Amino acid sequence: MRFTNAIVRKPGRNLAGGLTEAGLGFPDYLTALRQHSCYTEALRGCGLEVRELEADEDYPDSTFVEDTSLLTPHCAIITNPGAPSRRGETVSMRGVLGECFDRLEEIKIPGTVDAGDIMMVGDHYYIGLSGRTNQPGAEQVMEILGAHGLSVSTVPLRDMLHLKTGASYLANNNLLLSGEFLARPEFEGFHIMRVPPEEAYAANSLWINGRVLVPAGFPVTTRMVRDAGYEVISVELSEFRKMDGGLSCLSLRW
Ligand code: CIR
Repeated sequence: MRFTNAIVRKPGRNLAGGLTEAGLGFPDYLTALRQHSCYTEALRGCGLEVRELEADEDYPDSTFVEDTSLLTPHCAIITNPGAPSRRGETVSMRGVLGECFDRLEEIKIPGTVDAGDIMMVGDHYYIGLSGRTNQPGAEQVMEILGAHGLSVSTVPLRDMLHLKTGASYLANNNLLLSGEFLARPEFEGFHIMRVPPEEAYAANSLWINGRVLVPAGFPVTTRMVRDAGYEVISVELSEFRKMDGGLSCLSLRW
């Protein structure tokens, strides 16, 4: 699989008004803008054509575009985010993705899905059942993907915000895992790369066309990914971390 495109959305001045339980203080807007621009350059450095959307000041969490849709080789699925304050983010995404995909599907109530809960491993999709993604939402994704010959399985979450908060597939059967996922039978067949608890934030890293973006400041994970043969691109994300945002949630890739 090769990614060619990505969508990002600049953080708004109201970034600090988003949802968070991190307890790391308020993000600094100008620093967040700088970090976002380095992130976007890192995606371009991996060969992606990146469409950069303007900030949406109505939705403080809208820079975390990953949660609003699931992009597959067959269709784009507009989600119905689990947090009520984020539901409206999908309206503008529908327009943007309508220009890029022939087929748009949609998750409808009572289903809720944050695509940060969906991890693609080839033709299989793992869906985390979390505080944001519910069973009816997962079933709708299953039905849509099943029609395209793609398979789905669910993983119940206990503590994590999203599945990809603690699990990142790096291709070649390599799976970065942290916390509650380390003991899950669903992931037994993978080559597991264990992220130590003090580096849990780095379990959300991003494979793109053979390179791996890893949050800056996590030397053990960075070394582990490098030792597995990947070129690592470090990206500073301190301001997004304050808002519970991981590395993958800042973009949509296809
Ligand atoms: C939220 O709580 O929805 C945002 N503050 C952070 C979303 C992070 N998204 C992700 O990890 N996929």
